[in-house]
Amino acid sequence: TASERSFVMIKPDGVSRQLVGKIISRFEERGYKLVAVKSLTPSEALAKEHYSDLSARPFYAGLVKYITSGTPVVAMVWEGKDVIKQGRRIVGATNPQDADPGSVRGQYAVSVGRNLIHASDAFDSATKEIGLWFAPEELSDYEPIAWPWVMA
Ligand code: YYY
Ligand code: MG
Repeated sequence: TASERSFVMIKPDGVSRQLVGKIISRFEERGYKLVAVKSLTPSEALAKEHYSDLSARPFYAGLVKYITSGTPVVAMVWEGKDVIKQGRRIVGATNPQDADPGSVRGQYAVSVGRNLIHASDAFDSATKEIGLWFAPEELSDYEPIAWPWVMA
């Protein structure tokens, strides 16, 4: 895909462990464009809707509790060439025990229940998640200075 957008969220453990800058740097340095970013403590309703596909899973309640713990998350939208698939590679496998050691989860996490970060897994989920977490006017349209060199 030429240029697409992905929803990426640093979860409360990533914020508490002060890994925000390191995680953002991976996306920035790869050449992706930061379209939106904010820090917030999600409501239970927002967390439940975000993970609604997993509502039947045994870990769902614990997952919602973790995301809404009171320590904020950092919600972001990143844009660029194939950013949905590449963002998933930057993040690494769901279970950090299976994650490539060069990925965020593989470098910084050991537990599936505290795996630091979320990234959209497909175009449809990215569209849903961006709409859920951000109002249209919160999404910026601009061209980073190096964009033509990154995107050719
Ligand atoms: O997209 P990703 O975050 O990699 O995994 P999902 O299958 O969408 O699950 C969302 C979230 O749920 C995962 O990041 C951790 C948690 N989870 C869990 O606690 N235990 C599992 N067995 C599977 C997922
Ligand atoms: Mg997922």
